[in-house]
Amino acid sequence: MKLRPKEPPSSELTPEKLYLRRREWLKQAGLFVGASAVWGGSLVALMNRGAADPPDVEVPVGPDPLAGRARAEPPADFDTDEPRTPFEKVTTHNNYYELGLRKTDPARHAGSLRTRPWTLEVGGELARPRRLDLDEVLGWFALEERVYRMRCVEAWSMVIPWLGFPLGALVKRLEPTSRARYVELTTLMDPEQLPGQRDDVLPWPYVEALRMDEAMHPLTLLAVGLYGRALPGQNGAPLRLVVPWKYGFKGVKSIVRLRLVEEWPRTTWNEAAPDEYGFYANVNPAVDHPRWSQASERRIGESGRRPTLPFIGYAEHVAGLYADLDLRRHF
Ligand SMILES: Nc1nc2c(c(=O)[nH]1)N[C@H]1C(S)=C(S)[C@@H](COP(=O)(O)O)O[C@H]1N2
Ligand SMILES: [Mo]
Repeated sequence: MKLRPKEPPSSELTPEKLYLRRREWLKQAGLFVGASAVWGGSLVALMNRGAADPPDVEVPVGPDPLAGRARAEPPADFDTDEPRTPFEKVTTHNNYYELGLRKTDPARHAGSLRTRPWTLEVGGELARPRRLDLDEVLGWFALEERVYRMRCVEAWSMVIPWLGFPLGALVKRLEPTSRARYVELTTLMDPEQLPGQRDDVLPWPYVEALRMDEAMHPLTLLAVGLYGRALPGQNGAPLRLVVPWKYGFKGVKSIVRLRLVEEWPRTTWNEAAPDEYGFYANVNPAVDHPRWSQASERRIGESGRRPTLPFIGYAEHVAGLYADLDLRRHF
């Protein structure tokens, strides 16, 4: 029998860990993988840091479903004056395994994703479980531009001007019950639109979750755009999570479901390889990935490496959330 942990696990819990079996598959996928875990008997290709800079991929720019939507000023103290990563890089160097495993695959294949109409199902511990049309939800909030650093667990980073609204504003509006302790967000499950879901590289659909206080933190954003217009498919259109102080894999894309839950929800990468991808996934230069250092990062578009800051520079805003935790164990 598989025991279901009640809380985010510490590194003391030894996960079942198996090693690379299907070398042929990996060669086909063009991935460098030093070791890999197995989920449900099938291969899990782990994220890797051997990613090259993207070659040229055309990003089509069509009509903008966000045109004319109300805008609001973001809180000034979240701002950064670090140079923004160019649009071409942000939209051609992606991780979206449902659209392919190489960095340029998502930009090439995003055309299969249909982002309107889009339904967001909200349920669990809230006043009125229901299905919402995304454009109705967008009518509730003015969109803010938030320029955030984003660091992938693979040790590269970008600076991205997102457009979105605080997740906390939506959660509040949905009237959580007193039992709500976590927010769980799920990606669209549709192999027609997301053909990567035909391969069981990960347990689909992709699920991520936050503790309620993390979800309510004003830095935590539901993004619907970047560089001033609607998200391209490869970046998680039409709705994706952005939690800037955490590794990028927490930022679940193309969200169709929000649930408020009492029990700790299982999340995709953590379930696939718990010793490599923690539930918290806070950016922490002091806790290395088992296969590479997290002490520094490569800013996409720049040469050389820069030291990685705790919480990638957002410590003053969020370190207090973890005052009671040993961040080496709860990574
Ligand atoms: N559904 C889904 N969401 C996902 C991923 C994915 O493969 N599938 N990759 C994650 C990872 S590892 C990162 S680093 C970010 C990348 O976001 P970007 O491509 O917009 O930069 O998306 C995250 N969200
Ligand atoms: Mo990532």
